[in-house]
Amino acid sequence: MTDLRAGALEALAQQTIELPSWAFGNSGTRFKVFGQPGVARDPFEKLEDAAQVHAHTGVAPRVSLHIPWDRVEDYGTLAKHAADLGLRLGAINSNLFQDDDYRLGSLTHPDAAVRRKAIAHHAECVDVMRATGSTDLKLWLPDGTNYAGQDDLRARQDRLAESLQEIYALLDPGMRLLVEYKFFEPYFYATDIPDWGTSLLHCLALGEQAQVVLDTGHHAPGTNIEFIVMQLLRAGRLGAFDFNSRNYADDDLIVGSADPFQLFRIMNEIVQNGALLDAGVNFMLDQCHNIEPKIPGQIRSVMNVQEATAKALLVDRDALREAQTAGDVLGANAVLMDAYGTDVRPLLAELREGRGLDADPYAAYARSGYQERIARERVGGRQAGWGA
Ligand code: PSV
Ligand code: MN
Ligand code: MN
Repeated sequence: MTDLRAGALEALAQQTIELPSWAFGNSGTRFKVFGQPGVARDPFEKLEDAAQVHAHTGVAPRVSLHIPWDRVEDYGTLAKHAADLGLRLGAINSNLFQDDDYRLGSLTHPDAAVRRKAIAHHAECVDVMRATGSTDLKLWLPDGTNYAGQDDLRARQDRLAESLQEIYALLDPGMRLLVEYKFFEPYFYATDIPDWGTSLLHCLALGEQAQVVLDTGHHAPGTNIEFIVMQLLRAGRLGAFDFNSRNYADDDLIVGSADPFQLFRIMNEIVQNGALLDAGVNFMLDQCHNIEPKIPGQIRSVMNVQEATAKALLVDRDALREAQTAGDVLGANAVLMDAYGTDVRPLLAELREGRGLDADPYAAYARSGYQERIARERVGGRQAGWGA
């Protein structure tokens, strides 16, 4: 147990979690956006808020951007602002879902001119990556159809493959194309990248620099997500997570809130397969805080990922293998459940205090006065993206 604990502390000290810029802007559902006092008004302020999360947790040094939501005149200045705050800019997310031209699709659109426009948007994103030092281009394809017969499903895949090839060709060495999948929404009959298999097939056709993004909210209820994690790791193609939590659909709630046990099972596969550190998996959050305060929402999210990771690191792998080999069904399950049942908060408190941080980042932020200051000083905070 002492060895496991020491090993866990060492791994936790190296773990990093990437924050989404859009978590710091006003957001809502399609019914209502609730504005919050002090919310970030531009990408620079979003970074300042993200820096608070990093300052109190010590493990969130990168921020993903969404283009055009975070479009600025000079990305070098934005990257410098990030560096001055002790941060780096992370994945650059493209946006294929907010343009009238994309009503019938973007990279799959029957009209080559629309496809060219969608590809050109990725060229802009790659330029942003060059200016910011980002290495991950993240693509979520919203394309799909609403009615059977609306379009030729196979022709759409062929057009998609060609478009993706053109985007892939834009990458510099060292850059990755991260391809996200989602089984439904905004179209409801057929989605053009609905699942990990379709995403993986396209990535395999593209080459080594293409990898799959697993957004935990993008599966049908009951899907065994940790199995997908294992399978993608086995294929060497798990590029990143978009972590969030869901009860019904793509709810984008705080990761680990609806089903902390699922998050533990996912992190268990990560640890079991040696993918926590240095395996190229970018652990990103993709969440919106519609009714709860945003900076504390992100702090809670980071803490939830840390707790699930700590528990996964405490699994006695030798005892587990022994029980599995012996066919001891309940024994093997008990090894996992013992780790899951461990209160890891003292371990994480030790980790934080060892770095000169408060044992409780959430309480430390509340005491800091930052929230009151931004509420006083910032007027007219913007929507996360839909208004950009
Ligand atoms: C789509 O639902 C998605 O998960 C993609 O990652 C988008 O870029 C993101 O949400 C926007 O919040
Ligand atoms: Mn996502
Ligand atoms: Mn989503």
